[in-house]
Amino acid sequence: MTGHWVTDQFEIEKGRAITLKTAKTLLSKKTKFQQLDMYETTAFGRLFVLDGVFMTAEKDEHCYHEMIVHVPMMVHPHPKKVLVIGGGDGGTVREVLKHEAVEEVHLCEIDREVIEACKEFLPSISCKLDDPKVTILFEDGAAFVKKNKNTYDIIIVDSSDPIGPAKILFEKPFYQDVHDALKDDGIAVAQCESFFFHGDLIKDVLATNKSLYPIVEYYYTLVPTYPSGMIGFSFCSKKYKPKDIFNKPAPKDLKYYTPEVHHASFCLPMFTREFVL
Ligand code: SPD
Repeated sequence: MTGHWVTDQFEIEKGRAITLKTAKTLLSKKTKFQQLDMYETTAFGRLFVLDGVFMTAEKDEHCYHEMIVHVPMMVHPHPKKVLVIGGGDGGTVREVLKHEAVEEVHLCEIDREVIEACKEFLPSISCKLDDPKVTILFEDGAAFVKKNKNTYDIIIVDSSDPIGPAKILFEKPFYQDVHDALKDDGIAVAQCESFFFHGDLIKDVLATNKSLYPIVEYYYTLVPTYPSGMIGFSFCSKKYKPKDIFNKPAPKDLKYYTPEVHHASFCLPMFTREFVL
């Protein structure tokens, strides 16, 4: 099919959604876990969609992937072993590998067909998935963290929204297991939706994590193709404070992240105080 419009379904029942014009449908298939679509859009390059929800688009993916990765990676003084949960498109792994201290990246993605499709249709995003430092585990992320205690310096939960296979990744038992899978000075960052639309969810996630970690904050990035044009992250740390430490220069080839943006991303609008503080 050519020239139709595709609408993100996550917020559709609430009467709000972003819609992009497509030039071509590149792939449309039902995997064992979900509906997977790839489009060529006229304004944002190729677009990867799971169960009708926009996952990433070529023209703004850096706004998301740089911020989910470089914020924790710049705070941790020696991030050698990193776990990425979800993130089968490879954008998060690509950014993690920009840090020379990294020795090993484990990518835990439940759906093998996501990785295959992203390798085929999104090469600029998936380009580092075959790097020798990367091990891909086709497992349920929640089950995987449960059996790996005290193992990782950083865990990044690059999930889709809290529906379908990713729902479990927003629940307390999972956060407890993530905490336990981190080393004593570990940091966990997780996709945590929009402060315009999901205050209740953010409040719950932060409250749960505050019962586990001494340091919990919320920060955000601007992504035009996500609902409300932004998305946030929970930042949970056993030791390092999110705004205190810049122990090394940032990778050079970045388009969104700067140390100033890092600081600014934790500065939140007044109305968020009712659910973030
Ligand atoms: N509302 C969609 C949020 C999706 C966040 N994760 C996308 C994966 C990109 N690597």
